[in-house]
Amino acid sequence: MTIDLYTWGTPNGRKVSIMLEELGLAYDVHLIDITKDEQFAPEFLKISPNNKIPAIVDPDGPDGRPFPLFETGAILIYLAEKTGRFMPTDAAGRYRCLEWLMWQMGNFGPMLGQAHHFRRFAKENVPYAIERYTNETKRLYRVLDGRLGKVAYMAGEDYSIADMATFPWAARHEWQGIDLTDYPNVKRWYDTIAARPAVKAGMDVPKRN
Ligand SMILES: N[C@@H](CCC(=O)N[C@@H](CS)C(=O)NCC(=O)O)C(=O)O
Repeated sequence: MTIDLYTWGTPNGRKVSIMLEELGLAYDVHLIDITKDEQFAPEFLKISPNNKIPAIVDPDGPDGRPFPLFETGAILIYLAEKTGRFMPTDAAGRYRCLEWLMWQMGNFGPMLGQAHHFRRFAKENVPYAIERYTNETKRLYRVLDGRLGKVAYMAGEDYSIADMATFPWAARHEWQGIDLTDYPNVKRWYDTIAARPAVKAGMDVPKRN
């Protein structure tokens, strides 16, 4: 059964294409061009009512029927639980994984997204906002560096959906004014994950922009 992936070339979109590639699941890519407001099309809003990419439809959902899902954290947990992969199964490991996944969803995504906006896309130069979000981005890289100084991957010794959620945002470090050599544990983790064939393939969906 082929999963439908609705996406665009952004860090959030690539979290899910990386996971699908890691799992080796068949999927069809449907491009939702957010630069042309296609995320507001009524057909897409039926799948993703918050008008954001990515979203999936699994033709073989939990009740055996097509199952639409939006929000990358939910999609990653869904795919991990469906396949029994990339999330620890022991209780402590599972919560550790969810803790760092939620950290990404609430912090190392929204704050870095604001840094991208004010550093690259805002029509006005807003020094206060640039400083605020660049400083917050640096603080988050320090938190991640501290974690990765203690364990190999974010959830512990194994690669998991927490890493898949975080990596595509770290891949835009240059947009954030971040030099990874200032965060040696993040750099080690980043280089290890970047070398994974499934990550290379997932980062290329759709073609890099
Ligand atoms: N929390 C959401 C964030 C998704 C998100 O921000 N998607 C952006 C692209 S990276 C988007 O679709 N923006 C279009 C819009 O806001 O209208 C998730 O993790 O799925």
